[in-house]
Amino acid sequence: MGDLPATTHVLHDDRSATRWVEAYPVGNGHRGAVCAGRAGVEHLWVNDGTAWSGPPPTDPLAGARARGPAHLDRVRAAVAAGDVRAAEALLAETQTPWAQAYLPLAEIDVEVAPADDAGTTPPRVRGVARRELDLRTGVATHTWRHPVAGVVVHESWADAGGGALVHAVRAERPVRLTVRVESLLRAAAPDHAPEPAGPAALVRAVDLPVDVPPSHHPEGELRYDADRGRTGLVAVVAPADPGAAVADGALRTGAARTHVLLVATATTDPPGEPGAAPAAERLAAQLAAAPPAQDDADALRERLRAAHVAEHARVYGRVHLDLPTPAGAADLPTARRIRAAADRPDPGLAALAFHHGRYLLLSSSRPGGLPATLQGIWNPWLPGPWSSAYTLNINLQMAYWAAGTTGLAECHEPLLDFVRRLAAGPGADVARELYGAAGWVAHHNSDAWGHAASVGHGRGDAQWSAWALGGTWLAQHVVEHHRFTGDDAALRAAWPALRGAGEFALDWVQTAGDGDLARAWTSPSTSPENRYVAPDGDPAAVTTNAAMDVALLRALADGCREAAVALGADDADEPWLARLEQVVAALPDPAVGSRGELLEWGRELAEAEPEHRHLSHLVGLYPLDSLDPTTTPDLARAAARSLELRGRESTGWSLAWRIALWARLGAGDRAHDQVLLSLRPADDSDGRHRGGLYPNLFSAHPPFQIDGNLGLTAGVAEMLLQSHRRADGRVRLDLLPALPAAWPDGEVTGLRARGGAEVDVAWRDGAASAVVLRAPADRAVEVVVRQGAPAAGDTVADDTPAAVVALAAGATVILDLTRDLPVAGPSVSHAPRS
Ligand code: FUC
Repeated sequence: MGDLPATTHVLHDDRSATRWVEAYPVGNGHRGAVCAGRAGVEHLWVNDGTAWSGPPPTDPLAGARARGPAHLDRVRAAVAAGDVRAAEALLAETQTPWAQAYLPLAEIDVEVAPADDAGTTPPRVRGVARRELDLRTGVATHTWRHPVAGVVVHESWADAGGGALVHAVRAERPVRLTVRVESLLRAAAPDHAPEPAGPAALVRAVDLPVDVPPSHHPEGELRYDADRGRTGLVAVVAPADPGAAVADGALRTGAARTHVLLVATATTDPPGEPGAAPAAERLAAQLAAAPPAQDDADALRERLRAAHVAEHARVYGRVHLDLPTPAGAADLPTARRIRAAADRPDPGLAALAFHHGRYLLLSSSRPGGLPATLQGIWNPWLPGPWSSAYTLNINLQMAYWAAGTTGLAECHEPLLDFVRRLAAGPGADVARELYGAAGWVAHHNSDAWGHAASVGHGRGDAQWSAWALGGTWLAQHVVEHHRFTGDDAALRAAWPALRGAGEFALDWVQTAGDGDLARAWTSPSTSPENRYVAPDGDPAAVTTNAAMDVALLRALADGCREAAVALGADDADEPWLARLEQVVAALPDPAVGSRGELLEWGRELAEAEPEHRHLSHLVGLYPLDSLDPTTTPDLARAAARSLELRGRESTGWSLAWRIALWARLGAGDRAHDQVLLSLRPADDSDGRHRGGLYPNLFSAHPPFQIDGNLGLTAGVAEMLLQSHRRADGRVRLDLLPALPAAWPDGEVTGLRARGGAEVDVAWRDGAASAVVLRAPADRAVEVVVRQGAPAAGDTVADDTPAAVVALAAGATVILDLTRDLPVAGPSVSHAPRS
């Protein structure tokens, strides 16, 4: 840990959190807590990854007023006739109400009182001396002074081995703790609160609602159902304290200088885990990590902490980015540091945010758990923003963009499991019942149960509800995971999902002409969530052949072929694979509009909102690779033009996407401009869509959405290393492809390339000064190093010479930059100006 500096790995503050977005999060992909760092009474917001409303009705189209292929034919006929209003009305009939919500489970107060005070007088405290979140250890700490008990130190972590939340309190003189658990959810009947075996446990059982409408559906009502509803459980124990007792709804400890509390959480019949052990057993398993009487509290704390830190650091420590931090910047409380960076450049803040994004993903998404929600594993609201669920037209995907490039491949697994479940269950049911299609489908929203139908309760705008390519995009993650890990077993397990996505595509895409396809098109088609001006003068979304449809479907065909080759797929698969390739080739190619921009829809249409936050038509540039300055320079220029036309300003996740898009264009200064907008202080006072950072570094849409954080990490990685290009069958490593002038010196270690190579690169005065490569298997790669950053506003033409480097399994290759690599200065072409 010693070599990971606090300047770019620690958040800190000298005041308690008054708002949730000031508090520090810990999590292990199964449960999480957000710690306020309040002196006297610490406050923890507690979440369990399986605490979702539901279960949903068994009919995945429950609530839709129309279904079936004949209805789809009517929609298509309306689109073909140019009657977009009729198409919208017909589509609305197919909408289910909404997906279910990720719930806030509990809030815990831990009151500290000196031993002789028996906890009866309110604590007299002197404010917070310091609270911090150390990303390297995954431990949130706060330190304050009590006039009698002296210095008190609280530590919170979520056991990285998948166990309980741990809250340790140490004081200079003995203190007693009083622990209370509250919840926004309805208290369950007493017989729903099992008493786990072992030491005295404070158990709180809550009813999980069966249905939670999103906050933007005022007509909906939160509903509990005693028969169908599930139960959420929280158990708090002080395992090393024989004097701890539960009375009057509180856990009271004895007097000691060190206390260790374990907080176990579980829900009954958890989504995604049919056959899971009973919730009480799962609670007990988390608490069993600390057998009572084995240790005193100090030994217990040390043992649990050491095991947690070792496992957390094993994953977290794989990547480190070092960018210069101005003197004193890291000493400022992080919230002040964010404000100060507006006046004095602080590249180290970008490094801190980059690391923080990795921290949030590994805290929110671990093997065996569910995918990260819009707020990761944390949510204090009922309901959370957009139900704190899954949005599939950008947000869920973006949350996982950094998994491959920043060494968090195992964090991708919950998403891949989710894709497999969707494909095998609700996604297939909805494809069949709604469209008469094979394979599986997903639309705009989903939840832990795999909601696959479109939502909107018959009134949802087609701009978001009618998009049927959620599964097509998610399938891409199966392929990307394999590109980074080479994990054939994972690919084989996900092959049915990939094939199912291909089968759906074959049924979804419309074709004309047998044999030689004359034409293929998608209908109804939307470009999430943008709208054009329809002939009646009002905005509309439904059309044909949105650029995103074509990019996703072609990437799907490529991915299916790549997976089939990797797995040595059966001859039986060849007919559909070949047909899919033929069909997507017959879709219209991306085209350039009259302003030099990449067309968003199948033909040039006036945008209803020219600065719309979504960049759906640029998906081929990033995260896909069909638009590229090398292979499609004209389209890459058009993509740059589209980005300019959209403007610089947007929501947190949209800024993050632009970082990666500009990086793929080789425009480091443009990417950096978006980094700076992402790192300014969040301002959610006026309801504008303007990204930035809250005091705890959570990214603002506003409100907080984790995609802005995780997308920033992916975007910064893309500025430093790209590996989507291939040459002669070899992966090409583009080192420092979009280095901004603002980061003349720096170093990154442990970035991952497709094909599995690990890359360290250091640079001085804007030029690479050291490159180290490692690979898990023997392979040759092409290496390209850019020397010197292009001027702001330019995109790099790709004529930098490449070197072929042979890597041996497990060996470290230190490149001699003067001998091994032909290097070239930037060769720039001017991006069009508005
Ligand atoms: C999509 C976006 C919104 C928001 C929501 C969760 O609908 O258009 O900006 O991110 O998802």
